[in-house]
Amino acid sequence: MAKYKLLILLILMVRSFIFSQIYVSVDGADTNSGTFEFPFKTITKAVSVANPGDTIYIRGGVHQYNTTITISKIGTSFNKYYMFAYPGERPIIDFSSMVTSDANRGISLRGNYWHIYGLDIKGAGDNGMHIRGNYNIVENCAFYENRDTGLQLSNGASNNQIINCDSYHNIDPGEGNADGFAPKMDIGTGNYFYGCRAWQNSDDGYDGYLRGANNVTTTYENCWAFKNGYRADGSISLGNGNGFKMGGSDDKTLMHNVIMKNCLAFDNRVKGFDQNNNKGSMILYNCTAYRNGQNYGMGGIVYTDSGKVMTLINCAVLGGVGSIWSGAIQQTNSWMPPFSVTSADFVSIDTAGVRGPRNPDGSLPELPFMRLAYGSQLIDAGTDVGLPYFGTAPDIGAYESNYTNSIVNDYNEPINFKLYQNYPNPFNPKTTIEFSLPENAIVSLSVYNILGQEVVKLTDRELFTAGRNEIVFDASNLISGVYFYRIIVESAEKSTKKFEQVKKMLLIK
Ligand SMILES: [Ca+2]
Ligand SMILES: [Ca+2]
Ligand SMILES: [Ca+2]
Repeated sequence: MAKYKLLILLILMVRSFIFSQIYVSVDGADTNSGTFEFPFKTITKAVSVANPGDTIYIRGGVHQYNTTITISKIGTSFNKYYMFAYPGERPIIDFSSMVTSDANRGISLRGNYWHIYGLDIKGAGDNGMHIRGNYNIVENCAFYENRDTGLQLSNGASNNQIINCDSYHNIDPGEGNADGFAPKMDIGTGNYFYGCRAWQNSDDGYDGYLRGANNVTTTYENCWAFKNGYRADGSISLGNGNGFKMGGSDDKTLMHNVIMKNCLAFDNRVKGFDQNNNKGSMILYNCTAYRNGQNYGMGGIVYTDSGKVMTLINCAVLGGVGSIWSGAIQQTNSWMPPFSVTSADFVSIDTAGVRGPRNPDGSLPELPFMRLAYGSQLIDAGTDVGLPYFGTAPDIGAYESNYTNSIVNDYNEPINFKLYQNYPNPFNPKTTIEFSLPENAIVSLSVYNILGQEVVKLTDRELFTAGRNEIVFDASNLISGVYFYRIIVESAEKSTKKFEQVKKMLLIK
């Protein structure tokens, strides 16, 4: 093990000698050497001198271009090319002075194994970025005000990962082409979207329409689509206005296989989840739709290939479900018996903050919107599809809650493991939480806010003796609201879980 660590350390040290850092700054010059002190002016120059394993750092500020930046160099899985925003800075690559034309993409990524991180790409005469290469990672980038789709993948682009990116306010002159993200036309297979947001694009949020490709697979996980089919000013656009358009083709025979996990579509003008005469498999796990023109537009399909399936499991809707093909495999969706969903099943149906800043690590903002309320019928009511879950079973919808409806998770022990209701309750600022144990045991007791975030560890795997125990909780530092407290008891000898219980309490200041 020590030898292995030493080897890694040596590799890292050698890398820092043999791989270069190349800098680009708005006040640099391409006659410079590209160092931190003497940066280049253009990304094109930096790319021209980069070798596999090198990192191009782009400094903050507005970088203006009126021609396409083409990136064609080919890295490898071990020696990638890196193009990163300089840490702590946010470069804006601004193509607004380009003429509107299909030829005027902003960045054309034709190479393989590039990792691009932290750029704003705006105003291009066509796509903000177009990817035709493979095995690239585009992370924490934003595409906006481009005059066609913000980020398009086609011309065989395969196995690319689009992570934590935003695409919004993209609009073409006819308004019927500009999507947020489009793995479409002659797209390759194995592309993956995670943690992305698409809003107010003139056509669709995400579009997988095929022309010149068939039987390819695209995966979307933890992605949001909202308000597509509206312009930046909120007026209705001339485009299609769907959230996730999974496929479709001119003759309605082509197959785009789509896997969607934990995706959220709301307030799109037409359909939230749209199959669009796609003939590929469409598998939706734990997706949520709300207040779209039609929430699920998955009806009216007949597969021409019997090997293909439409599957919806653990999906949720607030409002009418829309239309789903009668041959679809459906399990534990919120529109099926015994569920009867109302807004009370959710912590909030207020969309405030959905366009807000991301977390420092680039992940989506954590909002109460469409999270399940404590006590919702949809908690622990889903089917295990292999996604992680809390409690006795997966929840239904895009968010797994940190609480459980199984009031006592008694792991075959006598009933005298017990977590009592806190007193006083409501409280300010102190309250007492009691629990009883039939034997000496290791106890963890934590307090969670309504978003399920742990706010206090009252005790963390400490040994308590058999009998009745109490812990005083002082909430002086917390704001008013509903909190949950959860006990996890493990056996003193084997550290196996014996008991778990959650209770609610109310802090009123
Ligand atoms: Ca165009
Ligand atoms: Ca479209
Ligand atoms: Ca659960």
